[in-house]
Parts: sequence; C-alpha cells; structure tokens
Amino acid sequence: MSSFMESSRIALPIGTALDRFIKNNQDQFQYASGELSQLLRDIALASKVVNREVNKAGLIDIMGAMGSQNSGGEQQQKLDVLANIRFTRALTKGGEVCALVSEETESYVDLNNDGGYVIAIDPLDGSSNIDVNVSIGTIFSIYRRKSAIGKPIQEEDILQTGADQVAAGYILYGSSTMLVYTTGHGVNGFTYESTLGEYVLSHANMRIPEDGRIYSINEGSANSFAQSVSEYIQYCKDQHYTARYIGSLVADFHRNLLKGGIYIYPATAKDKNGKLRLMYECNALAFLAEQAGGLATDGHTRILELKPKDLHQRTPFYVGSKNMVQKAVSFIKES
Ligand code: AHM
Ligand code: MG
Repeated sequence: MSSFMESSRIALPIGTALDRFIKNNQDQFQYASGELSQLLRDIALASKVVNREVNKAGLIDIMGAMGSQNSGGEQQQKLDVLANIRFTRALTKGGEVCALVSEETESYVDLNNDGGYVIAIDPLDGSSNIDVNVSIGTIFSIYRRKSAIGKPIQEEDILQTGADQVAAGYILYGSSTMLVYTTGHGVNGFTYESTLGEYVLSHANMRIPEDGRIYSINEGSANSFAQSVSEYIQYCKDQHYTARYIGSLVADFHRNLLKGGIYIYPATAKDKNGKLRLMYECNALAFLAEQAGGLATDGHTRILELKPKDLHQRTPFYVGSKNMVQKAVSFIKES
C-alpha cells in the first residue's frame, strides 16, 4: 500500500483525519462541494454512534430480555431500527438531504425541500449476524436531486440509476471499524481510532486485484441456482479457489476488495431477482467496485445502468475482481 494518496491538491499521508481529507478533496466535486462534505461528515458522525451501540450489542440484548423498556419507558429497539434512527437524525439535522430511502422504511422519508441530495441507505446490513458477534455494515449511496430545490420531491429524484451517484460508501463494524467511500475519484478507506474518536486514512487509493482466488456465495441454495451459476462454482472448485462467505455483504465485499475475489448473490428458484436490494445495497458497492478497478453486474447488465422501478427492488449481484466477474458472466452468456 502506498503511504501517500493522489489528490488534486496536497498528497495526504496515512493517518490523516477524515475531516481534513474531505476538506482537502472538496474541489474535486463540481457542485456545492461544502454540502456534500457536510453530508459525509454527518454520516461519519452517525456511524460512530452506531459503532458504539454495535459494540454493546450483547449488553443491549440482555437489557431487552429483562424488560424490553429503557429508562425513558421506550421500547427497546433492535439495532437495525436504532441505526436507522441514528442515521435519519444525523441527516435530518444537517439540512442537505431532501429525501431518504432506507431498508427500514417502506416508503421514502421526505426531509428538507431545500436539500440538494437524496440518500439511499441500509443502516445495518447483515443484521442477523449481530447476535453472534460477526461483522456487520452500513451501506450508503448519495445522489443530487434532479428537480428544482425548494419544490416537493419528485419520483425522478428518488429512482435514479446507480451511475448518477455522486458518492457512495460503507462502514464496516468488524475487528476494527472502517469507513470506505468514493466520490468518483478513487476509493479511500479510513479506520476508526476509538481513543481519538476519529476516522483516519489507513487505505489510500484502494484497488481491487484484477484476479483473485476467493469466491463468496451461499452454497446452501445451490440446488436452486441456474445451471450457469452451478457451472461457474464448479469452475472455481476446479481452480482450487477458496470459498469464503460471512453472510454480511459489507464484510464479504471488503475482504474481496483487499484480497481479490468475487461475491455472488444470484437469482434462485425462489427469488427470481436474488435477495439483495439495488438501491441501498448493490449500487453503492458497484460504484466502489468500479472505482477500485473491479466490476459489478446482474449477470447481463452493469449494475450502475439498471433503472430502479421501486425503492426496494432486488437484483442478482456479481461483484468483485474484473477477471473473475467477466469469467462468471461468460458462463451465463454460454448458457
Ligand atoms: P439483510 O439486509 O436482511 O441483512 O440481508 C442482506 C444480507 C447480506 O448482508 C448478505 O450478503 C446476505 O443477506 C446473506 O443472505 P443469505 O443468508 O441468504 O446468504
Ligand atoms: Mg440489508
């Protein structure tokens, strides 16, 4: 890893605080860059609060089991709902966001008509892993609104294609907590230094290896994969690749980003469009993958070109090292 990253202005060293990094790179953004910077800061701040709660997950469960009410008489909330509240609050206070799409709410949330940005977020992905102390994550996509500022939100503001994202990223609550994001000028990773309360640059200009030897898929569903997927998995085995599947998308993606690999959540007999959601799971990771030199597809079409028809739309997802994704797609094309 290089200890200096390329930027339009000053090359910032490993250890640079996120705030400083965002400020230094503000001029890469063609619109009102101060607002986007503030948005990224708001997300980072909310993630620190969520991180604190994630780290106490076992204790929160104990409290919930004992009475299911907190000291204020409120119902104990599951962490994914709590995370949704934390992010929504942070993004509401800032004022930059006009609408929020979240895995946790059926319809989008109307925030500030004067805000210039739309956010799609999965506040806590992989939440079935919370109770067993396995890594989980937050995934976010940021768009500029298309309609005029000050007017009510339109459908065109919400249902944008992934290619319209102006920034995207994830927070991984793992053995350490990391925030990884892009504004379309490469991918940078920041590790949370809890004693300082700061994210600091730890992974500058991240690039996913073009080839890899890791495949990540839930093989428990193998009986209901299309033949092309089964054949590709067999190919992986013939190549003596390694199987790694955490069941937390952010964690599986992050490992493959660093080491090289492919993550697949295909269509199955039961779920014709797979399980993962286009707007707040796949688009962000597809943007990051491409920015890091990788690929993301539904097997036929680039993820970033899929036009969403509804907020919670699902899509098959193949993402990771360029050559591995291309190989998987070649099996689909031949079938
Ligand atoms: P969630 O949004 O309900 O947490 O579901 C998404 C998660 C992903 O993190 C993970 O990759 C996938 O579901 C695992 O699904 P499965 O258990 O079917 O393999
Ligand atoms: Mg999810």
